[in-house]
Amino acid sequence: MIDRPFVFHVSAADAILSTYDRHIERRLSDLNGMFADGVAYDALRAEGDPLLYEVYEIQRPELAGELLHGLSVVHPGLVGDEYFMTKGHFHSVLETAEVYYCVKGEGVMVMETPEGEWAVEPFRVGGVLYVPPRWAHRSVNTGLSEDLVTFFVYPGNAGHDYGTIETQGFRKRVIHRQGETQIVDNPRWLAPENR
Ligand code: PAN
Ligand code: ZN
Repeated sequence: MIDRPFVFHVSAADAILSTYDRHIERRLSDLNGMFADGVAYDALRAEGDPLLYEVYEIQRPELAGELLHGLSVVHPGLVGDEYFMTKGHFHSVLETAEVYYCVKGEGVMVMETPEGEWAVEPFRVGGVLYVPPRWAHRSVNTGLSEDLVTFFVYPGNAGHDYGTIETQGFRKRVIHRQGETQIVDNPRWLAPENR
C-alpha cells in the first residue's frame, strides 16, 4: 500500500491502468439468471463461458475517508437481445455516491432507488456520470463492436450489496431491437410494496 501521493495513467487505447493491484473477471456464468432470455443464455453457455467484463482496482483501505478507484471494462456482445452488462449493485452503505468517467466506447448506466425511482443515462467518451447516494447502478455496453471503458471513484466504506439485484434485477432492461437500443420493463421486477 502506498501512503504517499501517487500518479498513474489510464490508457484509452489499451483500456488499461498503468498500475493496479487486483484484476476481477466476470464471465457469463457469474451472471446466471440475470439475463431475460434463458434459452439464449443456455445456448451461449453451451459454446463456452464468454468474458463479459473486467475490473482493475487499485487497493485502498475500506475506510470512509478513502476513495476506491479503478477501471471497468465491459466487453461488447448480446445474450439474446440484451447487451452485455455488469451485475449491478446498491452500496451497502446506501448513502454513498460514485463518479464514473467514460474513457472509451458507448453505453448506458441503469440506475434505481430502493423506492423504485429509475434512470438510464448515457456513457459517451469524455462524459462524467454522477451516481448519487442511494442509487443502484449497472453499466451496459451498447456499442456492439467496442469495449465500454469507465473509470470509477467511490467512498472506501461503501461496500457492495448485490442481493436485491440478483433476486429480481433492475426495473429496466436495455436491449438491441430492430437495429436500435431500447429501454424496456423487466417483468420480474416487483414494486417495493409487493416484495
Ligand atoms: C464498480 C463496479 C464495477 C463492476 O467498481 O463494481 O463496474 O460492477 P459490479 O460490481 O456490479 O459487478 C462500482 O460501482 N463500485 O462500487
Ligand atoms: Zn458502485
